[in-house]
Amino acid sequence: MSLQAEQPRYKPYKGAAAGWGALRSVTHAWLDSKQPFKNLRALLQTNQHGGFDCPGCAWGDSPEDGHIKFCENGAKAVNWEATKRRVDAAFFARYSVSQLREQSDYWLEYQGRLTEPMRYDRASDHYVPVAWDAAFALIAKHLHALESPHQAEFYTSGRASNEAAFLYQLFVRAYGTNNFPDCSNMCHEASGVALGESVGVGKGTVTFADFAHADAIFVLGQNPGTNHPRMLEPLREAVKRGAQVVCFNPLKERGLERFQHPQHALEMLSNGSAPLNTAFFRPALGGDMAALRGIAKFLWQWQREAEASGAPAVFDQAFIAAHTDGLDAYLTALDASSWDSLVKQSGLSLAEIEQAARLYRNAERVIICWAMGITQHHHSVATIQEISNLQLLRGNLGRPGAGLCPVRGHSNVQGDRTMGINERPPAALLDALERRFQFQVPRLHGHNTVEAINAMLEGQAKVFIGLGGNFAQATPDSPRTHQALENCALTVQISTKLNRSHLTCGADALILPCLGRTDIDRQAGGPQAVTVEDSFSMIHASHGQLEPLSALMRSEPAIVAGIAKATLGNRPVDWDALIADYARIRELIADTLPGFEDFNRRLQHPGGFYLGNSAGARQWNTAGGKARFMANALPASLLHAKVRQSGEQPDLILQSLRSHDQYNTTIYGLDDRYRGVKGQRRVLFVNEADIRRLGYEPGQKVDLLSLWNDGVERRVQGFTLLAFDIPPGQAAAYYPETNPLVPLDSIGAGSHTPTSKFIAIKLAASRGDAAIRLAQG
Ligand SMILES: Nc1nc2c(c(=O)[nH]1)N[C@H]1C(S)=C(S)[C@@H](COP(=O)(O)OP(=O)(O)OC[C@H]3O[C@@H](n4cnc5c(=O)[nH]c(N)nc54)[C@H](O)[C@@H]3O)O[C@H]1N2
Ligand SMILES: Nc1nc2c(c(=O)[nH]1)N[C@H]1C(S)=C(S)[C@@H](COP(=O)(O)OP(=O)(O)OC[C@H]3O[C@@H](n4cnc5c(=O)[nH]c(N)nc54)[C@H](O)[C@@H]3O)O[C@H]1N2
Ligand SMILES: [Mo]
Repeated sequence: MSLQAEQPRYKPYKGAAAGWGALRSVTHAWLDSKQPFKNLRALLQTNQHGGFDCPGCAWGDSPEDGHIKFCENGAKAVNWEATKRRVDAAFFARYSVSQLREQSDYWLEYQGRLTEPMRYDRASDHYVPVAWDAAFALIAKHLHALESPHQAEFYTSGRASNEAAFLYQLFVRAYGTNNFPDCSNMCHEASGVALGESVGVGKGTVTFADFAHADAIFVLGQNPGTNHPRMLEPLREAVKRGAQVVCFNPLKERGLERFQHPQHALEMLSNGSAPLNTAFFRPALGGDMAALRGIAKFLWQWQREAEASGAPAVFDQAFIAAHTDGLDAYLTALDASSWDSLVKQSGLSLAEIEQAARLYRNAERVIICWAMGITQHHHSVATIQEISNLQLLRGNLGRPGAGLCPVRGHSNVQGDRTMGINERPPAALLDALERRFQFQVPRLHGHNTVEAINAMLEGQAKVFIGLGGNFAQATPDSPRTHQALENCALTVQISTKLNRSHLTCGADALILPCLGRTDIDRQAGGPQAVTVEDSFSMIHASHGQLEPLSALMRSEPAIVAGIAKATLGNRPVDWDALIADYARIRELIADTLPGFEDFNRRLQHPGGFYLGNSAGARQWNTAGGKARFMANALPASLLHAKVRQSGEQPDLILQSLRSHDQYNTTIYGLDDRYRGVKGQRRVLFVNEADIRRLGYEPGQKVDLLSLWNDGVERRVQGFTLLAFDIPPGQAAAYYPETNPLVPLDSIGAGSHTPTSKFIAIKLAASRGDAAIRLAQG
């Protein structure tokens, strides 16, 4: 992998997803890491009992299957973390913070692992070494200086282990606040909110085994070929045994079209690739709620016809009667939604909606999966409740081969929530903490990500601590977010790799280097394992395999404990004793959280244990004790009122998404193989007719401006127009380059998630040119 940007090229990709191309790409990454053999050993341990959990995505594996479980992008994630390159004191002596700011996000992370704690020295504009104890003391000093604990923000990214997350929330609540902005606020928050109201639990109801029993698997707003490659295997198996895979995605994502598995030698040799999808629908951005409602409306029509003719019912009436509330109001809403409005808003024809409805009805057991194409809209909560409504109509919940499957992103984002990383914690959690630890737990709701940014912008919050992640780049409205961090008295980043958040400093700033999943974590009681929870609520252990690069790195639990001890002393727990042996942390978890009884013993089971899911067991922890049909109104217009108030019409609606060579803000390379892009990231995928309609030529460079009513110019520069197979009126470009375009208050109703998949933009002749730095707004 060379750091010189290759000559930008665009050529449609002809190969299958995964398969040879994937292996070639992995081999390339190994050879580049300077320690291929060690990494090969590490990779073979990924997701095996006794190995480490893949730091890639949150997809789960079959607990029984003996297959080696890794994928191309998991391999990249392992390799990226297990580099030998180091960002140490000498590195920071060489580069000032201002110089580092000139570099791309790609360059910053490529420099290697952070190996020692550093403190920002404003006078010299350099980071300089600091002792761990001095760093902890500085944090304690700042936290004590605040007028109120609510003036501190404690961010979490979804790689933190259960042990780290549990200690973190315990420390922060003992300190006195629920200010827990986290990556989930930008990710599956809408799924949690929607499903909590609909079925009483904010997690997916299916397990890995269900995929083998489904007659149809609907995949909405998700690109598993890139972001959850291990999911392709059960999809492929499903197609092989005759089940339907039905995709809703405006982009014909390659992984969903064709697939060959890199571990099935025969198929690779014959270069055959079975078609994966059996139907592909291409809705308007944000059109899924209307499409789902259209499917439900067909089911309702057929149900009425069945009632009239005496044919078998379409609805699962026994299930509806025993388990649900609110059907009548929902049917009234279906009647009130005209076919015209459903067709117009969904972007699908009536015939397509009917075809999807037939596929749905013909399947006895249906799983619906979804990801960011569904969760990052203004009406995401309502859309996900429409998914749940549909499943309830036919009892597709809480039986084998059927259910709801929000496919999580970060490998432990679901576990972090389970551990209590939640700015709106349920009372039961707080009660349990209070009982077990005997201190008065704060009851006031805290800040989510967008609220935290606003609080820092307004000077209300003054200390920011990030347990992983890249807050400066992952969040919306980048110039404002950067200002927010810079307003702080102290910013602390607990990280494995250098990123822009380290260069967006408060008056004081610390970098605290931590161990990653792949690293051996040695404590007083010997090498420690941590635990994680996957998308199917399976809890399993993760053991690091590689010798850490530096003795000065510490584990996340140890860093959290260090901050806690410096701030609170030995209250409410003996922090050092917990760090000596993480089994003691798990005992505290077992004491406080439901489902974790006998945690340490159950962890011994190969493949881990299932936490359970109430809705999956047809128990409904909702207000009325039933699953609820939610009769939400369709949005009157997909365009936000504040866009309409701008007085301008958008040229295009933009979604921001991931390339094949990135992990969120971590950029592994400049290619996007399945979409045929090479050597560049500043591209705008647009329909050729739209390019010409707007008066441009394919290949030309443009600036993108987003529309909002606040008079602020939000602009990113120098994007090459790529004529692409994308529905008219839509555009797509990569995250995080486009984050400056997302207004801070363009958020989901009820979820507060930035609307990263629906940005109203105009194009303008480019002010900048090719010299514009990568990955900067
Ligand atoms: N290799 C790799 N793996 C990852 C990540 C990574 O960056 N790299 N990130 C991890 C994280 S944190 C997450 S949350 C997941 C993200 O996984 P995905 O949700 O797959 O990620 P995105 O790239 O944002 O893709 C969104 C998909 O939704 C489609 N889409 C956009 N808008 C709409 C819409 O309105 N309707 C419909 N039906 N489709 C739409 C897009 O065309 C695209 O295919 O992946 C996780 N895994
Ligand atoms: N426009 C737009 N914005 C988005 C999205 C989008 O689709 N479009 N997606 C959103 C989503 S789904 C998410 S989840 C967020 C992601 O937001 P974040 O989770 O904040 O961002 P990441 O890029 O995953 O964080 C990368 C950094 O994490 C650190 N890191 C890596 N591994 C570890 C570890 O094991 N421990 C610790 N302590 N640090 C580690 C490294 O320093 C690395 O630089 O972004 C959101 N932002
Ligand atoms: Mo995510």
